[in-house]
Amino acid sequence: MAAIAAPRLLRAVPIVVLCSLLLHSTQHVLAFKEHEFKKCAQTSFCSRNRNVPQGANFEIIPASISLNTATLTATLLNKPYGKHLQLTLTSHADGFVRLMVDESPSVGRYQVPSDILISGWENKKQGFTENSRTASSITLTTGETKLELNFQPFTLAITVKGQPALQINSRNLFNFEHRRQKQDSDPAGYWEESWGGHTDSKPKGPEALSLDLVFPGFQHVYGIPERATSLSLRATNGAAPYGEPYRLYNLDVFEYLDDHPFGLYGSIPMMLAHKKGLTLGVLWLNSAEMFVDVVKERGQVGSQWVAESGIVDLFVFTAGSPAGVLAAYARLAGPSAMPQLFSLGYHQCRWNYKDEADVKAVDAGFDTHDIPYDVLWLDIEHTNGKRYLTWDSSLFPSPAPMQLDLASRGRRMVTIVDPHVKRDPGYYVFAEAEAAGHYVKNKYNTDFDGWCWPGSSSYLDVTSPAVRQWWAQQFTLDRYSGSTPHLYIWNDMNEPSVFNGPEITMPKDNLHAGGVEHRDTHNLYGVYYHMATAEGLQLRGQQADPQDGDRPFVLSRAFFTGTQRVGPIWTGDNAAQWSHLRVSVPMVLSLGLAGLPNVGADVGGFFGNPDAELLTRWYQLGAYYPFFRGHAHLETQRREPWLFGPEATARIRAAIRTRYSLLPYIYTLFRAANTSGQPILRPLWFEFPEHEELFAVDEEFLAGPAMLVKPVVAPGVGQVEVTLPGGARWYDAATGALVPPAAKTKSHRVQVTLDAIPVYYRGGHIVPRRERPRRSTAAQAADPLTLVVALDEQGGAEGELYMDDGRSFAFQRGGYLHRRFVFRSMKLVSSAQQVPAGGVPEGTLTLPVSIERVVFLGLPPSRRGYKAVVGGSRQAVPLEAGPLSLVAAPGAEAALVLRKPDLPVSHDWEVEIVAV
Ligand code: NBV
Repeated sequence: MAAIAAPRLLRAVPIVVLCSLLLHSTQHVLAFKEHEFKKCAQTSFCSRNRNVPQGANFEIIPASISLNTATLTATLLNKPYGKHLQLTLTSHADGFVRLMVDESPSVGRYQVPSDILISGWENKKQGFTENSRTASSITLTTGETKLELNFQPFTLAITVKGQPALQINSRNLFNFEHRRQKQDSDPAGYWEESWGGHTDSKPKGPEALSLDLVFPGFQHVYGIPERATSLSLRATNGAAPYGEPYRLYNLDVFEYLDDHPFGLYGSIPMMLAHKKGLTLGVLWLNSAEMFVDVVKERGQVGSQWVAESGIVDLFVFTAGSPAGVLAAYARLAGPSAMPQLFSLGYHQCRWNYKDEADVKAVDAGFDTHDIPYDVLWLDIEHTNGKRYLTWDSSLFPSPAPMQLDLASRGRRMVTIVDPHVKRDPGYYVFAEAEAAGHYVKNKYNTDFDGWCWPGSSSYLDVTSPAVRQWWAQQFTLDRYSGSTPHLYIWNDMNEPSVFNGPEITMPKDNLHAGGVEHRDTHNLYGVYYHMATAEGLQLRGQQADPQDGDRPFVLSRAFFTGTQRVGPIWTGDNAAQWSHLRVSVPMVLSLGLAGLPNVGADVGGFFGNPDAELLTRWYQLGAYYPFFRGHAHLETQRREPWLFGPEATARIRAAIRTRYSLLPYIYTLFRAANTSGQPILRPLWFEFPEHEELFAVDEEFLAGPAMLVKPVVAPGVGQVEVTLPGGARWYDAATGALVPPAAKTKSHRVQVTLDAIPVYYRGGHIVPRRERPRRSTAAQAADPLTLVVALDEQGGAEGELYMDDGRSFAFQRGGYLHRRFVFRSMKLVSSAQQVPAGGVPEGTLTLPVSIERVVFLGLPPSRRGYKAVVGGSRQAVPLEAGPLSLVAAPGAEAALVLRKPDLPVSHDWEVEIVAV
């Protein structure tokens, strides 16, 4: 059976043949074209360095060492070449140390620009104490971190809180290829490299780097997204395809597989290592192509990182705990942007909603079927010939009224804007950018011309701040014709995807501002394009409301460190297959561990056609993705939630309503991501870091600290095995029933129907919800809340609620409220959440929202029941049995409910629970 046509096929195959190919594409077979992408052995820099011990050649010159408070500098000698490198080790108060190795600055090797990180962190240093110095080593401490730098050969061993944490170059795999003059004896691949009909001119010659990082005593490492593979990274010296290192090179990978080390659309060179008692993070800030080998031997993990160019700029996060490592990462790279509330609702997308009538019908379909949603998306066919920021006027003659109509029901629209610009002098975007010299250049220093959807295309050089500023201006209401304040943006293809380029991307010898080669900066293209677009929406918002503005919403496909500050990403072109549903979980979790929490996968699967069961299961899982969007390929059958019969519609409706009911909790989690970098979805070990048996679990996860979700990832399943971490209490979120507590982690066989997936509340936590079914987040704005109080073994629970206007930047000036709820000694108390050091204190925002129900799970049995005494009032209200939730199907209810206490969210209050 034919696979859906690849982009290149689209150009080469006559239309009639193409149509018949597409007609037969319903039984979709994935065709990842592995041969179109390079492997390590086909890549000169990787094969030169992979597993080639060279590190013994590198020695510290003892007399060169200089220690100045928080900075140690030394000269590193590459003996066979007699070349000197500068090594700098710094210690930072924010929970990390930094190791840099570079040639003399006059060589001008590429360094990732400082705006990929946030500003100010460099000034917060924490001094080193010198513990000892001999002819062969120096030992330093900073806080609870100890560093031992050995001179011959160069190695660095780091200990955190008394535990061995990291060894650099203990396997002698370190290497640094200094810049050199071309020599006749240079092997092939040094100064030119050909592959797949493309020749890379490599004007700077070989300049690769290899880092050797061993995590002593650790058996699990995580992160380095993006790829479709397990959460705990497998060794790469195994059987195919895991005989290949993990690759970090942003690429448009057509029809990617669900279990493969191959790198996809985005890269974050951040790895977490975790063992009992210690979590460590490492970030190699380098935007060139990178390969990472993971080797598991002698009961520990070793890794080798090889980058094509740039410098060694390694950050080691030493806070010790998973939450501490991500908080420190956020203090360096910035926390996750606070999203608009609407963007946490459900998004309906398809390539393509055909015309205005189609938009109207789909929008009405949601209301007819009583399914909430917030955003309707338009893919590339809405444009005039793939000229982004324009409309196909025959299909979309009145784009602004169309958006206003959606907005009248509280909904938004998103249009796609890709980075390739059609080379058409009559297209204003192209003409202006060309005249201003805003495009990426080819190796001959003329505008690069690549092939993409519109045909011949130019690519904005978004590595230049001036170009980004120009691009941002294109999104103001007067520039983007047919746009309204209710329109937001989707950036696709920003790896960048170039259909006729090497590996479907840009040639590495292309040139950016300042003569920087694309090779050095490739993995930054996506984040800079995303950033510039988001700045555009921010500018538009400031024009409308100079004081508070409008938070941008821009979805991106490509990403790097820093993307978390800009907006969400999604996992690209997955497929309507159970295995893709399954792998979306470790993919989303890995991204969260790499500091990028706002992510989701296409619900339903992009390629192919899901049946009702797969689609239903995907909505049930997707309701917990931080970013929740249904999307489908152009040639798939229509799959709006009501097209699969009344039973499937009811189940999908229930799943989406579950999402909306959890938005107060999810929004509060986003605030934790925004202040301290915490992930929204978390692997079980993140919350139970001492439970070794959980370190490799990646089919289930925690949504925040308080809810455990077990997706159903296979068809026809009547029961599933749910792993519940030991030592905690778990309550079935559908019935409120307490799972018999166990001191040790246990696998429970749980019956499932098609109606829902197993979800549990964790004892000790309070979850705020909004239960009234509505058509969108806007319609929920004044709705009262329910608090679910799930008790731990000691009969206590705690939780938070963060609220603000859901849209503007007023929260940065204190326009928010953040409550802390504590239930202890049978008293539920609401007080203001403490503001973290350096945070903006809560202002006086009062919201006319109250708490209409408090649901208690796990109150000890009381023969005559309980009553509640609210605040100063003397009146006692009896607690009633259930229902636990107003949206879920009623079942055997094990909850005791305080109805209508009418507690204002903006104020302090207390409620006492008394046995009758
Ligand atoms: O713009 C069309 C698609 C889009 O629907 C999808 O979500 C992107 O990941 N786009 C890729 C280009 C074509 C894919 C075959």
